[in-house]
Formats: sequence, structure tokens, C-alpha cells
Amino acid sequence: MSDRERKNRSALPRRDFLQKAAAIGIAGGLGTSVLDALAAEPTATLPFANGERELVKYPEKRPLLRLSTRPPQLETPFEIFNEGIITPNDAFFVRYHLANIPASVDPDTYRIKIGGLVDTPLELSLNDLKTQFEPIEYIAVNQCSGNSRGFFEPRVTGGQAGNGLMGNAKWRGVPLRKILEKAGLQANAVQVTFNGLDGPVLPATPDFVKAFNVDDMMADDVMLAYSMNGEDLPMLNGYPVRLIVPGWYGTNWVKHVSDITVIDKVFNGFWMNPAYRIPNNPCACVEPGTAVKSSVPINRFDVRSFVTSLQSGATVKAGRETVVRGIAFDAGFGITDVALSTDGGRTWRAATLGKDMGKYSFREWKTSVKLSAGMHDIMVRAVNRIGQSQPTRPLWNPTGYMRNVVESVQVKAV
Ligand SMILES: Nc1nc2c(c(=O)[nH]1)N[C@H]1C(S)=C(S)[C@@H](COP(=O)(O)O)O[C@H]1N2
Ligand SMILES: [Mo]
Repeated sequence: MSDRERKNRSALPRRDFLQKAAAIGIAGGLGTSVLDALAAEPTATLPFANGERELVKYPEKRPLLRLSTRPPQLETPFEIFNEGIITPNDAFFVRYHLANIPASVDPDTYRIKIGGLVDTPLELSLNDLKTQFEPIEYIAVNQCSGNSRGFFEPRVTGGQAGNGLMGNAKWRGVPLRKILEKAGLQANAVQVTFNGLDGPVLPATPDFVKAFNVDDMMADDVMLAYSMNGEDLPMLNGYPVRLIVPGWYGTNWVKHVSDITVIDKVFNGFWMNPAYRIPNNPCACVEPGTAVKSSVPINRFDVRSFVTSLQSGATVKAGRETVVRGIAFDAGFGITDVALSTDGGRTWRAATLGKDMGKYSFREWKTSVKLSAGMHDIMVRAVNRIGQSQPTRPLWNPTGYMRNVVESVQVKAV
């Protein structure tokens, strides 16, 4: 069986979900009421083995697909991505590593400490961030390294996510560079580490600390964000302040930032090494089932694109133009082309790109296809400004990171 056949087969259980959705009257239209309706339905099924998920409501969130309880890991139902280019705060996915997460943070006493190899250690309050610095704002995709891990074949361990560990939001905050400049980096500064208010339950568990080379943290767009889509960050997305490293995988976007420390060497804490590393080669991949010889910390996104207006199992009218819509994104070079194929990748037709919402944002696209009666795969592929695209066969690594194969939805024309 080819990869593509295997994939189509694994996509079939999705119909169970669609049938359930139809039973409660939400299939087809996929309007804003989808999630309200799903709230009445306690489970959804992701299209791979053991893909059954409870839909659970957490504070400030609508019901989301629960991957784990302690710590909470919540996936956004994919239908949300067809409702608009911005992912609403209450639908935005949630990922934590440590079960000791803050339930509330006092904005008046909250401080971020900037220390280590700086001339002037700082302690900044939320109000300091909002009043002492000129804010910046942009729309950017946050995507977990393990988004889509459930589709890996052979299967790999880790959270078995569908395609919903991603979201697109407008972030507002302070350029990190301005803060580092205010503190004054010393000449021997090599890396900057970030810690948040969450912590391990057991002392033996390593705290979640991420580290970056100084140069990457002095880039214009890296920010400490205090606003998400015009509101305070939801607690579960890092209230009151999180790090945004646009174009980089979400693991680097430290939530509830409490300590920023400048150090004179490469930080080797557990969450930098051995965790969150990818094969040190251009495809970030190895032969399925084999070990990684040399690795680097996971950093920038690869190119991805998705059909959002149709899901596998959908039925369309034969012989008529069907509008197909979706999204594409990359690490911030910008999406330049999106194309669809309905003949297994032999021929491709260009889609029309929607409004450019900024180089780190989802980019909408739209086109139409006319299908003869029968089953069809609609494949979508994007290209970015520097010519990066998506492989037609899935790449593999043992941690299930960075999936970016050309996706397809299987539809039936009648
Ligand atoms: N403090 C803290 N920040 C964190 C994490 C964490 O466990 N603790 N998880 C990271 C990972 S792996 C991801 S994918 C993103 C998820 O962001 P979200 O929960 O706001 O969607 O947060 C990142 N920041
Ligand atoms: Mo993640």
C-alpha cells in the first residue's frame, strides 16, 4: 500500500465525526455555531487510530479536544480555521509540560526579572512594559512542534495531535531587544534563557526553561506580548506576558515569563537538550524507525497549507464548480503560491491568495474545482518567497515534529 493510500484509509474514521455532526445538525454549513453544537457532543474523532477525544471546557475556553489533563493539552477543532483568519482566544490551543500551572497571577505584583550578564539588572512590572516602551503589534502563527504528530507512520510517542495545535493571533507587546538594550548586554553574552511561572510538581522534574542565541533575541520582531487579539492573554496562553518568537515553533514561546537571564554559554537544560531537538539536516528527517545522529534545537517553521472548507468525507456536487478555501503559512518569508491538484499531483492549478495580513500570519487562499462523479483527493501545496515548499511524501523523525507533507482531503462528488 502506498503512503497516499494509507493516509486516505487513516482519514476514513473522520466520517464518524461528520455523521455525528450531521446528526446534531451542523454538517455542511460549518458556521460559527459549530463549536456550540459540538459542546453538546462530548467526543470528536481525529482521523487516525485511537483518535477519540473528549471535548472539554476550561476557564476562558470553549470546549476543545483534550489530549491530556495534567498538564492540560487542548487542541483546536479544525473547523475553527474555516471561520476566519484569526483564531479566537477562547478557541486557541493549549500546551503545557508541567502540571503546576498558575491559576491566577496578580498583575500588580507580577514582575519580570532581567539578570545575568547585563550592566543593569531590571525588574519590570506589567505597567512598566505598557508605559516605558513603544509597543509593536503583528499577527503571527503559533504552532506546536508536535502539531499533526498523530499522522506519523510509523507512529511515534508523544501527544497524538491532529492538525489543531496551531493558531493565528494578533500579538501586541514590547520588542525584547529594547529591554535587553535597556539592561545592557555584557560583552561575553552568548545566550538568553526564559523561565515562566509554571513549575514541576516533583522536584526531580526539570523546570521548563528555553534558551536562544543572543543574535536571535535581538531580532526586531521578537516580543514580550501582553495582548492577544486585543485582549489580555488567556491564563492558559500565558497571562500576563509571554515570549513571541514569530516564525519559530511554539515551544519557544515561553508563557508567564518570570525570569530572563543572560549567560555566557549554550544552555543545556532538559527542554533544550535532549528535548525539542530535530535532526541536523535540511529535511529535519531520518529514515523511518532509525535514530538521529546529530541534532539541533527546533527553531523555524517549515511551509504548510490546508484545505479548511472541506474535510475528508465531505460530499460535493458532481460537474459543478465547488469553491475550495484554506490557509497557508511559513516561517515569515511569506507565502507566494498555493496550488491544488485533483489528479494525484500530476497537474496543479493556482489558487488566489487572500489579503496579506503580514508575513507571520496565516494566508487565506481560494479557488474552485469541478469534479466528476466519484471519489477525489484534493491536494494542496504552498510555496514561499525563498522557494521552500512541501514534500509529497511525509518525512519522518522519531519525535514527530515538523510535519509538512502536502495534505489532501478526500471528497465524494455525486
Ligand atoms: N511557561 C511555559 N511556556 C510554554 C510551555 C510550557 O509548558 N510552559 N509550552 C510551550 C509549547 S511546547 C508550546 S507549543 C506553546 C503553546 O502555546 P499555547 O499554550 O499558548 O497555545 O507554549 C510554549 N510555552
Ligand atoms: Mo509545543
